[in-house]
Amino acid sequence: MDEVTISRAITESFFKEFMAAMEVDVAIAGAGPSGLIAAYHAAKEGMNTVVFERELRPGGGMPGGGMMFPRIVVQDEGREILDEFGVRTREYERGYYIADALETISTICSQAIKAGAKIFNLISIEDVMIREGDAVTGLVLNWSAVSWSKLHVDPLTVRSKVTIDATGHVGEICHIVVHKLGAKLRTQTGEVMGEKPMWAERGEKEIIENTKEVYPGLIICGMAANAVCGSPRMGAIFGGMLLSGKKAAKLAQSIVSKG
Ligand code: 48F
Repeated sequence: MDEVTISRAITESFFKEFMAAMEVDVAIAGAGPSGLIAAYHAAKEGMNTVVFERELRPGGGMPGGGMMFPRIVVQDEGREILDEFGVRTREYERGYYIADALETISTICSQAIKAGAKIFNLISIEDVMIREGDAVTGLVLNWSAVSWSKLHVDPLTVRSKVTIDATGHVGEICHIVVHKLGAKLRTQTGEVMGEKPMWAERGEKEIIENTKEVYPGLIICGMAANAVCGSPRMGAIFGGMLLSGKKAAKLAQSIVSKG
C-alpha cells in the first residue's frame, strides 16, 4: 500500500474532471433535489453538465424530510418520476405517496452521476460571469471553506452555455444578477420577489410556471423559482421540485441547441 499512489490517484482524477468542467453546456448552482434532477436530465440528453454544491453533502433540503423526519410526500406526477428512478413509494391516502428521503436523494444523485453529470461538492458560487448584453455566461466559484473562514482568496470561473439557479429558498444567483447588474428579471416586478408563506397547492402549481429563463442565459428551478417569482413555499411535498428540475433541463436543451 503506497499512500503517495493513493494521493496521486485522487488528485489526478479530480483535476482531470475539474479541468473538463471549466467549459460546459450547463452549469448548475446547487445540488438539492431540483438541481440534481435537472443535472440528470441534462446529462441524459447528452449535454456536458456540471453541478456545484456549497455543502459537504449533496441533497439540499431533502435528507431532512419534514422537520427531520426523513420522509417525503409526492403526488401522482411526482410518484411517476420516482417510479422512473426505481425509488419505492407507498400510497398513504389517495393521491399522497410517501417515500424515504434518503433513498430518494441518494438514488437521484447516483443516477445523475451515472448519466454523466459532474458534481463538485464544497464549492460555492459567489458571482456570475457576463458578456455582451450582460447575458450570464458562466459561474464564479471558490472553495466553501474560503468563505466560511473569511479568507481573502480570488475565485476561478467556468464558462457555460446556460446556467441554472437551483440554490433553493434564497435564489442566490438571481440576487447576484440583480444587485451587481441592477438588472431586471422576467418576474412581475423585475426584482427577486421573495418567497411567500406556506401554501402547498399553490406553491406546487406555480413552481412549474416559475421555472423559466428569468434572465438571458439564466434559468431558475426548484424553490429558487418560487422565491424569485414571489410564490408560496410548500413544505415537505416534493413533486414540484422534481417536475421543475425536469423542465429546467428541457429549457436548457432548447437554449444549448440554439447555440
Ligand atoms: O434547498 P434545496 O434543497 O433546493 P431545491 O432543490 O429543493 C427545495 C427542497 O429541498 C425543500 C422544499 C420542498 O418543498 O421546499 O426546501 O429547490 O437545495 C439547494 C442547494 O443549493 C446549495 C445549498 O447548499 C443546497 O444544497 N447552494 C445554495 N447556494 C449556493 C449553493 C451557492 N451559492 N453555491 C453553491 N451551492
